[in-house]
This record gives sequence, structure tokens and C-alpha cells, in this order.
Amino acid sequence: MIFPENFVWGAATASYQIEGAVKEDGRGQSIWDTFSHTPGNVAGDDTGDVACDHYHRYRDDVALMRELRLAAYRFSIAWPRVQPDGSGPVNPRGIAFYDRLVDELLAAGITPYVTLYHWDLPQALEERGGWADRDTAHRFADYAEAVHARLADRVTNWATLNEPWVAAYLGYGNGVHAPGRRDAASALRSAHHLLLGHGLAARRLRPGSVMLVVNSSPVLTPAQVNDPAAVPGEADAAAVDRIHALLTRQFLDPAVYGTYPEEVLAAAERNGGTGHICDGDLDTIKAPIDLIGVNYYNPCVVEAGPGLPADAAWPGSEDVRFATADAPTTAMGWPIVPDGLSRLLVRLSQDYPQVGLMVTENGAAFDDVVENGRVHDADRVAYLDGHLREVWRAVEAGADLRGYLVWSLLDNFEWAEGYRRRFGIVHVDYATQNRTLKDSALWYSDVIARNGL
Ligand code: IFM
Repeated sequence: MIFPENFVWGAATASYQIEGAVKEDGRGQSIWDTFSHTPGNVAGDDTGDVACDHYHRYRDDVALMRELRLAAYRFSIAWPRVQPDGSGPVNPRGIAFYDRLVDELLAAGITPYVTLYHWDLPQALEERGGWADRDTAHRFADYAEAVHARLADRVTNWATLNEPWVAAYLGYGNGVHAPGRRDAASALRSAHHLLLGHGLAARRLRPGSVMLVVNSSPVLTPAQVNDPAAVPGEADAAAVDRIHALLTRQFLDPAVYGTYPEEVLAAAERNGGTGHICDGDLDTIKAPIDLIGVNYYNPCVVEAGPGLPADAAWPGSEDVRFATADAPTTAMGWPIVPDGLSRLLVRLSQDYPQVGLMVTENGAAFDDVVENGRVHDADRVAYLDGHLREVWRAVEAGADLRGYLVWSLLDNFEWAEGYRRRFGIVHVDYATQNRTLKDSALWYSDVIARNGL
């Protein structure tokens, strides 16, 4: 299985999950600082205060990337380092960190992929309403423009948002993520304002290649998980379509076509109304993009469930039951269904044929142990191997797929799960900050060297 020439191989991380140094060089507070320091929000009451100390160890981490032959590294910028209060002049010491990181990557022959928003909203903006407030979209566009002005001489690849569904519905809907609000109407408003911020920012990121990164999953009935040919009954098919609209089309239809699925508008009508969607917004959101970034971990499994109330994170999901898949699971409890990835990529390439695709995250948490300086993470190797075979199948089926980035380079702060879940291909001993290449890292490096499996 040899991948196309120029296929991009890399790894991804995010600022709050790895950087630490939360009070250094004028960084402002983010909603994740506030949230993680509130007891009970994160497993073990872990915080990102130190994380992988990447802020101080980035040179060593880039050296590891080079050793692994990564061609690309996707990282995110902490907005509160650049604008401590979310607006106004750029903090020179904050942006200087990313200057140094970009230079280090380029010197190592690694192409930077910069994500502008991976969930660490400045706390000052949350206090003015956060993403539920329209003004945050404009603040985001200004911030994006400021970062572009500083880095675009060396950075070509930009992502506006990472996983706006998660930011809106876990942050403002069920409160599992920062800022921890629990209000369906705020979640729907936030989703719209995130999209508006994306559209405004996308227009200010030229020259450059622009992508929107979504957490997307094929939505399947339990029977379809193991039998792609299974045909669901009418009620189950309606449940599948509804959840696909709420998870994926909610973001990609406006970004690519300038339209909202009717399921999203209906959910908004029942939760606070659609008054926050102003004339012209959809034209703004439909800014030209070059790539859709796809973060895939597992399928979403649903069936019709008569009379069920909407799940707290899913306004509009009345009458849908979230089901379990008959499949092995990772340490997160997520079902391992590798061909979900090819099914998803093929569908996205059919639904949005004018935009290229990149797998911007894929990976798995397992309970790794270090033994004699090695981590034999055979489960992760099997997971990655299985999923890469499906990426290859999607390419063979005609999907315009430009690259694959493993999640994650390093074990890191896994949001509400804290440090107990390890997604890295590099093990991090948080007491010593020692890095150990897991077997999966060595295996991945070999895949990169061969450009295939
Ligand atoms: O760690 C997260 C990442 O920040 C966003 N996508 C999913 C990963 C695993 O949960």
C-alpha cells in the first residue's frame, strides 16, 4: 500500500495540552485554566499548568520529530499568549515563542500546520459572553490576522478552528469542557459564532492555505458497524441522517455551501430561536477554503428511540438513542472501527468534492507501561495500522486526501480526562519529563520512510 507522492505524514498536538508555562511571558488566562482549576471538572483535578513543558522543551521535541522523519507538525497557538485579554495589541513575548518554534521546525525540514483555535479562549472574552456572544467572532478574526501578519512569511498552512462541535456542545451544552456552561441555546449560538469567526478569519489568512478542522464520524446503526451493506429501517435511517446533520453538516454545509441543514435550524427554533443568525452571516461563513481537516476516532452509533429527550450535548436529537458498537474499545471506551474512516472520507469527498481532505487527527489512548526503557504499545500499532489501511482504501476510491497526522506526538493533557489517558506515540513521564519513543513511533517512522504499509 503505497501512498501518493507528496502525501503529507505528520503528527498533531494542541497548545493547552502540551505547553505548560501558563503564567510565563505575559500569557493571559484561558477558559481551560479556570475550568481545570475548579475542583471536580477534570479527572484527578489535573491542570495544564506544566503539561509536557513543551514551552521550554520545544527544541528537544522538534529533534524527536525529526528523528521520526515527520514531514509535518500540526500545533495550535494559545490565543491568550498572543492577546492576553483576547483583543488589543500583540504580546511580543507570547508570539515570540511561536516564532522560535516555527524557525526550529523549518530548520529541521518540518512543515508547520498552525491551528489558531484549539479551545483555549482568553478568559476575559468568556467574561464578556464567550462564544455565545457574537463579538467573539470578530475578536477571533482580529487575532487570526495578527498571527498571520507575524508568521505568514514562514507558515503557509492554516487551520481556523479545531472541532467547533466540541467547543460549542461540550463547552456550552453539557459543560464537560471549558467553560462548563450547560445551556442548549448557548451551545447553538456558540456553534454559529464559531463558524462566523471561521469565515471572517479565513478571509484574512491569505496568502496561505486555509482549512477548517472538524471532528467527524460516520453515523451508523449498530447493524451497519459490522455490515456496511446493512440497510436501516425508516426510523433508524432518519435518526442517522439527523445526527449526521448535527455533527458534520452543521459545520461543513455552511462553510462550503453557505447553508444550514434544516435539522440545525429546527434545533435552534426549539432552543432560543434563530435570531443570532443575521443576514449575510452565511455568505461570510462560506469563505473559500482549501482543505477540510478530518479528526476521526470512532463511528457515532445511533438508532431510533421513540420519545427520548435530546442528549444534553445534542440539541435536536430528540427520538434518537445513542447506542454502543459491537467492537473492541480503546482506553477511552471508544469503539475501534477502522473502516469507519474510509466510509467517512469517501462520503465527505462525495458531499464536498470541491475541497481537499486531510486526516488532521487519528489515534488512540491505551494504558501504556514503560518496561526497560521501551513501551510495547502493540494495541496502538494495530489501531494505526488498521486505520492507515483504510486511508489508503479511501485514496484508491478517489478521495482527494492530502495527508495524515497522528494524534498525538506526545502523551498530554486529555481535557476532562486529565493525564490518565495517553494518546502519544511518544511516552511522557510527567514526573521527570522524560520522553520515550513507543513502538508505535518507531513503526510510524518506518511507514513514513516507505510512504506506505
Ligand atoms: O485530545 C483531543 C484533541 O484535543 C481533539 N481531538 C480529540 C483528541 C482526543 O480526545
